[in-house]
Amino acid sequence: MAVESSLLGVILDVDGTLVDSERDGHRVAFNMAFEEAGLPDHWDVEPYGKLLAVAGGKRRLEAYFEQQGMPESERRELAGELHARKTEIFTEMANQCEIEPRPGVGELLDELERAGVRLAVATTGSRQWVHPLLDGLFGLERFEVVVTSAEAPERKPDPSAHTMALERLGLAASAAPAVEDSVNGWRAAKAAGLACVVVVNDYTREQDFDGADLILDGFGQADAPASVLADPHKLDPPGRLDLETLRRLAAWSDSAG
Ligand code: XBP
Ligand code: MG
Repeated sequence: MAVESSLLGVILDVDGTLVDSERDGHRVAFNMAFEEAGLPDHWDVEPYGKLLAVAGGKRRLEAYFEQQGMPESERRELAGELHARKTEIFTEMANQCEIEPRPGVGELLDELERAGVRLAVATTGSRQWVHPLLDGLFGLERFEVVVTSAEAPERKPDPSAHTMALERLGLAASAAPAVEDSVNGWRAAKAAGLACVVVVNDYTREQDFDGADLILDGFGQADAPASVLADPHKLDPPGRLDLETLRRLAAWSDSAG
């Protein structure tokens, strides 16, 4: 049975959620920046997963150089230079449409839009690449609100990106659940008072989402349904994250107060 709708918006993460951008996108761009700078550093697929514990590319570089024992002033400067170049490289990848949406994302956005649900983005990524990436893949104008690290510099799990997106939508927290892929994103959404669906990917599958509102292993499509990894509120998604499931989550969030 369809629930009375209290779903008015959805606040979406970008990296790892709308797009599978880390392994074949950001990681590759970081490595190109290392190489161009003549550095021996190279982030392989598996260790990069551990580096993702630090959100934000520049902070990730700083944390990595700190692990290598580099003095603070030196690592700050180097991280700044490398991140600027990495951002240019990744922006070019976004402009060339080399980064793809996760399967099922397009269908979900279309369905939400048809139902008049307002779309917002809350990401810790840089505006320089976020805007062209969203524009090339989905059309930037579909997102009423886009909060990047330019607007909310504190990185997830700080809740400021979600809080700002919610404020700009002008909605109550229960009316606009979040969709995230990682523990940092999920914690940020929770700290902002939002219900949150976690759609894990290969990098985040093993993270601890204890207490998450719904966990899926993908957005799901008719010919490739998603598996439900946790569904504590009995939202019962039909093999995909769909409008009705998000409506049920918003209704639950509303009743939970
Ligand atoms: C994503 C990030 C981003 C990217 C890199 O976290 O941490 O920083 O890895 O982008 P989330 P920048 O998906 O939780 O927002 O290099 O532009 O920071
Ligand atoms: Mg993410």
